[in-house]
Amino acid sequence: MTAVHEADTRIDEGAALDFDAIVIGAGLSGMYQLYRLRELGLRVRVLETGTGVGGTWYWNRYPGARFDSESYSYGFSFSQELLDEWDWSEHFSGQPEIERYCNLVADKFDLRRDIQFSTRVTSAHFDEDRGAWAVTLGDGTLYHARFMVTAIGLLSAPTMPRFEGVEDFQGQWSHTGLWPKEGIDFAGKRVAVIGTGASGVQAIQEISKTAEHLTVFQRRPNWCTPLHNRPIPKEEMDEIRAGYPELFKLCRETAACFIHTIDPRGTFEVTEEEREAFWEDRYAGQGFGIWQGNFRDMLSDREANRLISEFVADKIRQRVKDPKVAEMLIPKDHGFGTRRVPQETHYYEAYNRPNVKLVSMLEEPIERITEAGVQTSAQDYEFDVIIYATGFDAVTGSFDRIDIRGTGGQRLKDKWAGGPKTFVGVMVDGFPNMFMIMGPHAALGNNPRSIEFNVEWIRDLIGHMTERNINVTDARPESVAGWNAFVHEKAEGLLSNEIDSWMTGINMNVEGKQTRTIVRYSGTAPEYRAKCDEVAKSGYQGLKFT
Ligand code: N01
Repeated sequence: MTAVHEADTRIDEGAALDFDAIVIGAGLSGMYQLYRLRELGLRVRVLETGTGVGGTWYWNRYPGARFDSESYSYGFSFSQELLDEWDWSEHFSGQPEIERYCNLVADKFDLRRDIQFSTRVTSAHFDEDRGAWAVTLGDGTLYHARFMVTAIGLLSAPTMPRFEGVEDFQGQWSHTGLWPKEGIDFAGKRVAVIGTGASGVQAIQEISKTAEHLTVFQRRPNWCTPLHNRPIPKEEMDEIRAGYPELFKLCRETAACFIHTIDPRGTFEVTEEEREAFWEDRYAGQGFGIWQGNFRDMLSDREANRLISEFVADKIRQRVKDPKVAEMLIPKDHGFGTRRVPQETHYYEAYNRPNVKLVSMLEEPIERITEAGVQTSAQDYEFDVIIYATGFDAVTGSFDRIDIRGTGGQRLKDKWAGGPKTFVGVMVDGFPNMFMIMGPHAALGNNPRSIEFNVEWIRDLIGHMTERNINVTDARPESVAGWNAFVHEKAEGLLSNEIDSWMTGINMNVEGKQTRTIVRYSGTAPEYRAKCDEVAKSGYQGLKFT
């Protein structure tokens, strides 16, 4: 298949458009895309709902919010000056420091002058006559731009449980992903946290320290493992900095861009003693080592997965004093690592505190929220504060919130009704000149590494077009079908795809998201990048240019 360059039919209304490119979102993706598109001399406008930059790290300011990738593997790698200037204070830095980092990036590269804050995009329709996107904002403003880049995150549409009475509650309440800037004071308060995913776990371990009493409402427990965070003294930071080239090279080589590498051995290729010693070492090590650096068959071989699950279950039993509570905290419906593993710091020990109570919603479901607190099937609880750590309408949810329509007026939401389909996670056929950063079916993991790759790929494609005076590109339907088949092939045999979680497109709080779908690319990042590079090298075969 060859790229078609029909330069004579191109639409050249550049001057009449408001911008060359609109980027939606000023998180890490949006900021970096702005930086790279400016290099092409484009007029770019970034539209951001918040009042500041940072995206995830702007909205998720709940107590305990922090990295679970090593800080130095997460920061941008593109600017040596930035790497030289910025010191991380902890191996897994907290939200306030990460937000400061995002602000430094915005200031250092003078990004703010092209970012329009407090602006929600409500719709984006492709105007076929102009070969441009018509983007409407919450206040009715309409902008036209040749290109539209979505940098809207894959976990950025918070979802509330569908309980009756949420609005009736007379105390203070918040979702972890929409945390008030002024913070919430828990001292002397009776607090409820609903939800025990990665956000809930981080919040619970912190709130338990200050609340007078904390009640945790858990539906299905998750397998959590120790983060082992620690400060980074100046000398260690200097060493880390000196090793940045090797560190980023390593991130380019690992399956999910973390510094942890999957062990090439199978679980049963070592003796029982070696296996136990290896797992002890991983459990004592920092971060995602035990998840991303475990035996290669941990997530595909049922028996291997059962054994590691037993290992982690025993750790929970050792750490939680009350055996009944320990059993409540051990997942019974999925094996270790098949859902996202929350990283914790004394999370399990929080349940040994006299001021913390665990309520299993499997035994005692919440029936409604009341003016005073929570009513379960067993009793009424009174609270001063309720925290909803109930997660996000993941991956496609942030797209569904915008009325996105492509050629012939087709809606993206309808197009993706049976599950998302994309070309390399970046483009969708029938949605010309729309590019997604961290879109469905792109490589995930330690996200900034993938963000940098996606952004540069998009910059190169737009550069390819502008150099040749091409105004419009679209993915060919057969390219999308091919990528979809590849993504599905890569998902085969993975235990995680048999489990309900946001990673399989499930959100019980959102209409129409109750059926498991392949929303993630589960091959390796190096393979993903190689495929994308091939597309670029071939002169973008797989795309139409008009
Ligand atoms: O959301 P979740 P999250 N009634 O969907 C429960 C990233 N992240 O915000 O499992 C009762 O994982 C739900 O219960 P169940 C990370 O990728 C990163 O915690 O559905 N309970 C679950 O316990 C993560 O995976 C960091 O039975 C309800 C919880 O709420 C992703 O964000 C930190 C309910 C939701 O868990 C999402 O994490 C935090 C209901 N109606 C997050 N609805 C870092 O460290 C939901 N729940 C970088």
